[in-house]
Amino acid sequence: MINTEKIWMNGKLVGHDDANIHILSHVVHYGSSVFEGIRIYKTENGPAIFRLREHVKRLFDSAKVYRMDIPYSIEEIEQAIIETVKANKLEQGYIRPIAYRGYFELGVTPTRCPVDVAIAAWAWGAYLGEEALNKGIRVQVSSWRRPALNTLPSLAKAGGNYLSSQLIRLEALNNGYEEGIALDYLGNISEGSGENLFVVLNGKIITPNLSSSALGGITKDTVIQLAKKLGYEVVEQAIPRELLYICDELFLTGTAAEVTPVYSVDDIVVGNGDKTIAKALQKEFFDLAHGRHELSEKYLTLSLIHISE
Ligand code: PPE
Repeated sequence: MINTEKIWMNGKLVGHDDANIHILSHVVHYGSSVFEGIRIYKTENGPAIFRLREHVKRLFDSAKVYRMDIPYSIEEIEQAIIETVKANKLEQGYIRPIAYRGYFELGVTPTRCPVDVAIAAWAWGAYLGEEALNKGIRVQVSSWRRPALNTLPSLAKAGGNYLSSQLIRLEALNNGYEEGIALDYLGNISEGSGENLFVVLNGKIITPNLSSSALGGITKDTVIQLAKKLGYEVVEQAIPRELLYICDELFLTGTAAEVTPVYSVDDIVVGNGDKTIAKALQKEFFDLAHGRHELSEKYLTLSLIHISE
């Protein structure tokens, strides 16, 4: 069970057991939701929400693609998120805002179903385990590709997209790996089931571009900024599969996964096992998230201070 007390539903905080929806809601049958994952980090000045504005903006962008009118403003959703974190007295954790087509009628056309919004928050540690952050994970290239361009839009973070993610993840776990890396419809690298991907080659950092059927990650954007600040060249371009086997370093980024190095791909050890650049970026990222970086002020929402008092 998810350990949380209060969940925000359509403007009200309700208890865990009361946060229910009807089985005939549109979202249950057709995957019609858009959602976000946002982290809360501990800082010296109390808990902080990481890049709140960018996550809420992406939620609204995802909704726009699916012609969903969220019946709140960006500012109202931000306030509701802060309220939910406060109500659950969280020092660190994860926030899951979701907008979905609710209950009215069934049939593919969703327009008469209401757009409902819920926000939950709970304590959550390392996604792939503490050891993963340190030693790196073993991944495989998935036999499942990401949806081709103009099929399911990858830049919209929609519930339905996560059927693709489940196929990738389940196959990887079933084969004894911790994560799967999917290719796009052309055979270039796309992303992990819930993470963006970076390769390091000859000191240069390379990541798939926006046409690679991957989500436009907020952690990815953060890491690109941090890498540039450290003086690295960062290139966004199509990446052929074999670069996974011949690069010097490989790492994954995501709200849940943070900055996770990859140890091996299809049992081939990445580079010579060196993780210098991945670890340096991981350190910068955690410094930023925990309020110890020059970008912290820009990217952390600290209006939760009273919790730790
Ligand atoms: N790609 C996918 C498919 C994805 O789901 C995520 C986030 C990312 C890339 C990285 O995006 P960002 O979080 O903005 O850096 N995956 C979320 C869901 C994970 C889950 O298991 O649920 C997350 O990390 O919160």
